[in-house]
Amino acid sequence: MSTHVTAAYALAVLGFVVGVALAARLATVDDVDVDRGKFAYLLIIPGFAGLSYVLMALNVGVITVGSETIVLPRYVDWLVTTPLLVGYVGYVAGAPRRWIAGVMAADAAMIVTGGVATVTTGPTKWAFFAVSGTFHLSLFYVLYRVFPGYAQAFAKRRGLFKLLQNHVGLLWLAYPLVWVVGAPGLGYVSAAGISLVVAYLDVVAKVPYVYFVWNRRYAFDRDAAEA
Ligand code: RET
Repeated sequence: MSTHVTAAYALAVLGFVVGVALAARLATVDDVDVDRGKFAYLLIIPGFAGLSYVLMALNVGVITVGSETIVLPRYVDWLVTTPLLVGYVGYVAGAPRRWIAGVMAADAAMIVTGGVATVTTGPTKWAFFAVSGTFHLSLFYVLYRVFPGYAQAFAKRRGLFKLLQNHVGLLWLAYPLVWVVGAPGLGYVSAAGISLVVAYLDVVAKVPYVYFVWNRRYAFDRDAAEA
């Protein structure tokens, strides 16, 4: 692995440390009357990513399947943390448990089938890409068609909801695009180049997300639960 990539991964680890510190502060801050456990979940997001980036910086877990390569810590990180990122948007919207569980399951299915697309070749690869992409589209449906209906009832949370909805909705579009131009897809961009872009995307997907919740934590004040 090139030293540039190692350096970028180390920088990403620093970014996630900031995210963990912010999430830890959020879980212990007492200037807002909330169910603190709901904030504590956010610690897992930068925490798990930080650990996977440590492994990636050490070049641990790069698996070759036939002619294809997959960075396992990245996919395990995505499998654990992306359902949390998208599920939490539903929690902010005040959506019922079954929709939150459903969107988290669809997200996990997107990552698993995307992982299969990464390690297979030929038509199988593109079939799994299409399946993963369909799960990705189902996330948009829930984010933009289902959750807003619930968010209406929580006046103070609506601002945070919209912010997280668009952060997830827009930024995540970059992932399948990067996959297509990179080594797992058409191979137009070098593996090192893709690694840099994905490290950047991962930090931006997670650390500002925690910051947004931190910044708008008053939205969760108990009396905010009223319309
Ligand atoms: C893959 C390839 C197959 C098609 C699709 C993909 C989508 C991946 C996404 C990943 C999001 C990751 C995040 C990480 C944060 O650290 C698996 C690349 C649709 C949306 C937000």
